[in-house]
Amino acid sequence: MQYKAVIFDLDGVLVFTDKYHYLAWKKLADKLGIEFTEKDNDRLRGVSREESLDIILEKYKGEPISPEKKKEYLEEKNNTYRESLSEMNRGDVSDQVRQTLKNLKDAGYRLAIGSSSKNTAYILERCELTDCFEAVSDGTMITRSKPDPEVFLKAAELLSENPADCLVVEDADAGVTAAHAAGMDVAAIGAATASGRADHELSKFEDLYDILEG
Ligand code: B16
Ligand code: MG
Repeated sequence: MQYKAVIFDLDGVLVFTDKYHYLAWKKLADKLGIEFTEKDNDRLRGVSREESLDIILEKYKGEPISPEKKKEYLEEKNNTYRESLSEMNRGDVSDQVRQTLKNLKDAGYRLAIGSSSKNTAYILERCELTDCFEAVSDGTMITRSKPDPEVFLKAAELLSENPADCLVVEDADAGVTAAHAAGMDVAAIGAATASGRADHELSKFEDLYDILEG
């Protein structure tokens, strides 16, 4: 086996919470009179909540915003986002994703999560995915978010595996950079395939099994 473990990004790979992030940021941006499109939202993939707000505020033309106010906006955005998450359930994970995770586990791969999100545990629980993973490395455990490698190195550490034996699955450019900086190969899906920087490209999630076992 070329790899012993697979570390999955969450948002944009296993579940499509990216659309809920977009709607929650859009609500805040509209309130502040800032233009915010789905293309702008792509820049926020894999990036922490705090850094995402700073990116959105690049287009803000009003009075300077105090750190306290920023904190308030972050809380407001997260509350809107959590309302959407509370509606999620088992059906938000495709059969293809669930079956592929099972096939990989049965084939002997160790599975982990490497997500920038501080809502990871809640999302996994809502979608009944918690038991699929041996280790969860997320936004609550790190001080630097993607493109820094910290979240993936933490996942490897939790599994007690060598970074070189781990494959990362990512939808974000920042995640591809982070995985390479951690000394890991990356399989890109969705937006992350565009740069051509990944070691493997998935046109659909189940291709992952063929890449690993084919
Ligand atoms: P939260 P991932 C990332 O998740 C999202 O892609 C990114 O848009 C978000 O800002 C970040 O989590 C933080 O999320 O506000 O829930 O802590 O792609 O790394 O799974
Ligand atoms: Mg992602």
